[in-house]
Amino acid sequence: MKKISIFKVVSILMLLAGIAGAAQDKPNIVWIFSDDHTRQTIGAYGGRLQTLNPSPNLDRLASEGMRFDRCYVGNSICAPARATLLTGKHSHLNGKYDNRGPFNHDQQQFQKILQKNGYQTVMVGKIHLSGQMQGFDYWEALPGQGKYYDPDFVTEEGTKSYKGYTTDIITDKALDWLENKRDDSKPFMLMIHHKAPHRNWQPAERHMSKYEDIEIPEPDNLFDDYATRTTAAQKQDMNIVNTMRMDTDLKVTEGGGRINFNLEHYAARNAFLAENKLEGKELVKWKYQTYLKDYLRCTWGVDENIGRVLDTLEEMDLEDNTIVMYSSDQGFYMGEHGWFDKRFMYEESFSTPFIARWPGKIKPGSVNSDLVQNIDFAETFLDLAGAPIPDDMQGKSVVPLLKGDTPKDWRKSLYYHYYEYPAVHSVRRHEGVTGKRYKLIRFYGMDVPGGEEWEFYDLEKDPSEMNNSYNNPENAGKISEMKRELDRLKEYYKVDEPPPQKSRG
Ligand SMILES: [Ca+2]
Repeated sequence: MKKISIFKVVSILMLLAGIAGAAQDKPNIVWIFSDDHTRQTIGAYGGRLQTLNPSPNLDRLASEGMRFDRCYVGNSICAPARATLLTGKHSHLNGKYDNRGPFNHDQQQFQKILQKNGYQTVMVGKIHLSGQMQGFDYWEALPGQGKYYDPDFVTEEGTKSYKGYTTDIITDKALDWLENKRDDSKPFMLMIHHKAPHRNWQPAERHMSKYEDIEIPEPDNLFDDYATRTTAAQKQDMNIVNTMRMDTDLKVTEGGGRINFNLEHYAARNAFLAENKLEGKELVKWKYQTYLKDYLRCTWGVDENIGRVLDTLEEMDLEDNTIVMYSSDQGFYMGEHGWFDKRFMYEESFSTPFIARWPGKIKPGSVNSDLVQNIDFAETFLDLAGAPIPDDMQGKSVVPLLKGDTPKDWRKSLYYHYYEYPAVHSVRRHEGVTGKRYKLIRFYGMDVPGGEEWEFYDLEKDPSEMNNSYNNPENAGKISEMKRELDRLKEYYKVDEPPPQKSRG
């Protein structure tokens, strides 16, 4: 009889135990994604709105997990951000440059790979990519932007209509799947995609009077004059003073138009304006207060529903083997530079929140400051699932970062490119590169000789990006270096000529 060493037996047993363990241990993934939810309005990120305690459940998630302080997007606008989320590719490779063009659903997407690797895949809410979704066992999507109340959902069986507040309904559907429809022999990827707090910021009825008697702190640059910035910053159409609409945005009756909300909720607002003939800076300040309160009421609804998800995971005893991640399609301006909306490569809209909790794997209350981008999400999901990662995805898995172990060769710079011009809000096309400290932006197709305008910022000295120091001779060396880095990134990410600028359709 052949002798088998005791070590060999032990190692075979360990191997078998490891295989069995791996099959059971595949983590579930709950991905909660909102629209235009900016870091300035999340308590865990600090900042001037922190004292309002605007996000207790997200703060809980951050205190039990990891907060990413330098997470950015590749193209700060709704549909392209979702295309990048699913494909792990920048816009020029997934073909979704702006909100208008079609999305090719036949291309590679992470959920198709997860599905092939034994995961149940579910998506409920805003995806902003028209057509039938692929790679999901179950999905229901808001058509386009969707509505805040009584929403329709596109499904594989056609359009369905529901009564109620959309943030609640999206969560209801997700939790109904989790509690009643899931196959509990398989791990799952559950994507809960909120419409809120996208413009025009309509809160749930139960939150209409939250923050009513509070004075919201203003940013220092609410009355920015763009003195040192290029014409791109000067000539945008996304400012509170001129662009923000009294009717649809601020829900004041004058002007009529596209009103789709219950005016009774806004009676006091109308009465106040009728009594106080505000103008100039006083009117801007009132608009700012009104805008922020409506926005924060919407994010309160999102946060409340995140609490429901966290509680349900705990009640179902799923908490330990489920990684919960929260992010948004991009950041937003809460009056900084006098703006609302997004699109620009400045910090408020270029950055996006990213918080992850994974009991036993992520150290509670940890903070990561590595440069992370939305091209990384798809690969992170695949890595968590132990699924193969296609070579043509352009990001990097952040799983090592979650475990507190950033690779030595982690990226030192990020590429950005915004394409939607001419279009609503008139933000000019631009691309750029950022490192942790310096940022270089190139606006192109501009009405100046040569067609280009550049901006350069030292984020340590000028975190609010008020002083474009591109023309300061002291920066010449640094700017040359950043230009070389921009060229290197464009080659690395295979950036093509952008599609021609078409007139607004
Ligand atoms: Ca958005």
